Amino acid sequence: KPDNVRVSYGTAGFRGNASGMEYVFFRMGMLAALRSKLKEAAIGVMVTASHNPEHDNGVKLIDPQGEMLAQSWESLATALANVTNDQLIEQLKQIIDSQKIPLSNTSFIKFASVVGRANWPSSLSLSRAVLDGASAFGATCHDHGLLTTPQLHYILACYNGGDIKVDEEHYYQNYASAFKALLNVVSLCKLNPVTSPVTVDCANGVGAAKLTKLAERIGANIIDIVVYNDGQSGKLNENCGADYVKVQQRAPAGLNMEPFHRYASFDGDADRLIYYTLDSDCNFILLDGDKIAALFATYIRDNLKKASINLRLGIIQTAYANGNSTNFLINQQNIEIACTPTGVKYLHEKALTFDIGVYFEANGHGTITVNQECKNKISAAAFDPNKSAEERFAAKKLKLFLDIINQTVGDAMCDLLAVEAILQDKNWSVKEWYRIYTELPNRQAKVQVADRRIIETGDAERKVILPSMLQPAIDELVRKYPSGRSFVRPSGTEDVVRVYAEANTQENADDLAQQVSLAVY
Ligand code: NG1
Ligand code: ZN
Repeated sequence: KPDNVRVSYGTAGFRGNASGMEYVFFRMGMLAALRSKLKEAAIGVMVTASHNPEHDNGVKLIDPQGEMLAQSWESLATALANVTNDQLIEQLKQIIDSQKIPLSNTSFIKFASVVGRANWPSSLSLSRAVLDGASAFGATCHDHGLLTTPQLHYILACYNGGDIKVDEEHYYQNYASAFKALLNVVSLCKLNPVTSPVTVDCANGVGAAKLTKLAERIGANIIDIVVYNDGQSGKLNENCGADYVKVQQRAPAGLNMEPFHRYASFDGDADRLIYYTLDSDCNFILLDGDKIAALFATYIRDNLKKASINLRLGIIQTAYANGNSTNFLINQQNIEIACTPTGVKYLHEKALTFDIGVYFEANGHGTITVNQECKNKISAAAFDPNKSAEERFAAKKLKLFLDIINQTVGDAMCDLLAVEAILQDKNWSVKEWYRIYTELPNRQAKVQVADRRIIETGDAERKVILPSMLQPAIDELVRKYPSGRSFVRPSGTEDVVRVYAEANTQENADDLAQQVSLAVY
């Protein structure tokens, strides 16, 4: 471990420039083994830097049911990663004592990476570091090679649920058949099922090969997926991918767009999805996580209603959700909304407090949670002889729709299938979808400051608490712009302060973001 370097287990595990990070990966292998002994279940270790550039890398642990590492263990991870080599054994002893870890238990690690180890040398040594760390505690490691992040979450949850043979193929079979089952039902009532192609920018990441496999299992006669940015020539996340498209509000470099064609982008590890298109005047139209959440939630709500099933449905957003998406859901659709700080672990936790929780970050990371009891209720309604045929049909569609969702974590591939299925069912083109509400123009910016941690926020990151003069300054700027809203927060994954602004026009949103950036600076 180099001296004077501090790392912390942030929103998405540890992340940083790949060179010199072996010690972090080694220690996370050890921590995963200890956690596995404690939980008496397999633990996942994923090597990914998500939407970050190719020279970055990251590692995160996955808990037994495919959920993010428990928050109480994030601080243990940070402490373990930061001690000197001399203090390492002592720190491990402390963790073992404080968590009462039965060392004699066996441990099992499921491991995968999003980067090809053959053609990227640092990835190979980082992977070895994890495996070495895990075997220092005698853990048995199953190396799954290349997977998307959500695939590892899925495999881990199935494995710990008793399906010990689960593998990547199982993932494709499961979701391909769920999608086909829903489409079968949906197209029964149509004379001419429409299948127009969807072009998917895979950010030159692992998603390209995996999506190709999934599409093959479904069949080209049922879904027409054109893979773009498959990694053959371009670099990972460079001028492409969900983060680039969302933040730049433009198409990936080199993509020739046609009006009203459906385009989608994944990020590098395929846990984010956004859609976009051009309108008839060739204006770029983004359908981000907020629009996907609105599509999912209204579809679920409509079918619950048609099936006369009474369940509590909620949408969970962060401060980045477009103001008009929030207005649309609350005022026009009457759907309950909750807001949490950035980071899917917060959204996921909140989603679980509803019978059915739909959560999405505006950047396209999101999924749906539904507890087993509610799922059973929906399944039972599909066959309930006391219900009308129409009610049973709606319940059946809802059950099949929920089967397409990877409940463990946001999954770009599953979310793509879910969007495509709803559009088919509704007979909607992308045009009807983006018109459900019009987004307020918005802008994201980053400001580099000496120490971003001096900014403290409250109210789900919508207000700055410290330094105390900053929030009044932001309020004053916001007042100058119609429909203005702005907030700032320290990033959990980059050494920057993020600024968000929205207003009635793009010019005003840009202006407000710039003024607030200056106030932060
Ligand atoms: P930070 O760097 O804390 O803003 C970013 C995303 C999060 C989340 C994490 C993990 C934005 C504004 N922030 O976090 O939503 O996805 O990365 O990858 O998109
Ligand atoms: Zn990601």
